[in-house]
Amino acid sequence: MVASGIPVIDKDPYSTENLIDPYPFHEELREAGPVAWLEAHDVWATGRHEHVRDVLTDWRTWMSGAGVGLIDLRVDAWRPPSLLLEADPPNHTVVRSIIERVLSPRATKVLRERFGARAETLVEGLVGTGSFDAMEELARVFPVEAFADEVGVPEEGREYLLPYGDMVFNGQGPRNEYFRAAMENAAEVQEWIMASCRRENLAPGGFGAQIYEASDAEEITEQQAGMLVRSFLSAGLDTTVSALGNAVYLFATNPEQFDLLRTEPSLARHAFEETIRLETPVQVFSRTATRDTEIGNTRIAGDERVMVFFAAANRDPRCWEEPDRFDITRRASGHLAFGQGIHGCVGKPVARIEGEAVLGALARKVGSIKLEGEPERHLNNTVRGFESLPVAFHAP
Ligand code: Z7Z
Repeated sequence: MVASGIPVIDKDPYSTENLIDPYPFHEELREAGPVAWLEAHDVWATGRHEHVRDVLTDWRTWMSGAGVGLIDLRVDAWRPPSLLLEADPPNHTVVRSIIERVLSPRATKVLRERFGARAETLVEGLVGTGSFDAMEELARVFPVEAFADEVGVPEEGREYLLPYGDMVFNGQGPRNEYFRAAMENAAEVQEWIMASCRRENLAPGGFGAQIYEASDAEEITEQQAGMLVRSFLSAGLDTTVSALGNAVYLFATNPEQFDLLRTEPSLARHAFEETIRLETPVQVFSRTATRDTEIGNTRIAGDERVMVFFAAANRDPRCWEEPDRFDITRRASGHLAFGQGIHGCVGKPVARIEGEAVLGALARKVGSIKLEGEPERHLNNTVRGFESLPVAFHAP
């Protein structure tokens, strides 16, 4: 039961219609007030930038340990909970600091050159080849090759990586048709993932192997190390695939922005941030109240759950001028696509290098990007992206 005076929304954010076009719902949510009750799932939801940020930064009030999806992990977990994502201090702090060390900007600086060179080769091979699917030939290829190489996972079986991410991110939503479809092959996918996280299967020197060094130093157990390697494979692929595809789409449909990028390739970094602000790969996560609290002036009882819409906050007109416009020169810093606070994306130095590498290569090697057909969406409960994206890269 919701008290009177509290805004109630009857739209289901996980309906097919809404996954295809979530923006009318986001607007309704923001305009309803600081927080609204979602009847479809009996859960709170918040979408204004200010309140999304406040919830994310107050981990004492808003815990992750009950899961960060719609479903309470304490009741229904389809996989062993993540030690990183679905955990709270003090346990979270220990594992987070280990991953931070492995993925720090200092440690990942060397990737700039490696990813840059790979992106140029990949993009060069696509220029002047006529129509192709940018998801198939670019957005899915780059993370599955470049990022997975850095983690050090075996090449054989990498076709399981994206289906695993699809399970993880659908698993944050309700047990709907998208979840069930993603789970069809679950046993086989999980078996490969778990095997790939074992020490003996990881290439020496990679991110994965470095996590095991922390278990050698007895900071964590060997079993925990395996679970942290799993976090790389859960969070590091589908997210960047989505971002890269969304960037290609935005440049294809905003040619003047691509011209800008071509004239000034150093805008690549900005352009990546603006892409994930406007078309936020991870649209929503949840938190659970550890005590009675409030959002705005609305009381939320302890143990109640609130869906936190990063994607709605990233288009909040209270925060952004012309929020629906793709503008690579705007200051997109302050967007919440990487979250915020102690759970803010630990992989973002790597994601940014990937984004900058690919967008920089587009800027330097491609004259124009043309849509060659109707893009097809990849529908997932949490990640917004394309299944196919027919384009052509014309020579400068
Ligand atoms: O640790 C994990 O399994 C894990 C899974 C998903 C960690 C992080 C994420 C994730 C959360 C990725 C939010 C993107 C955005």
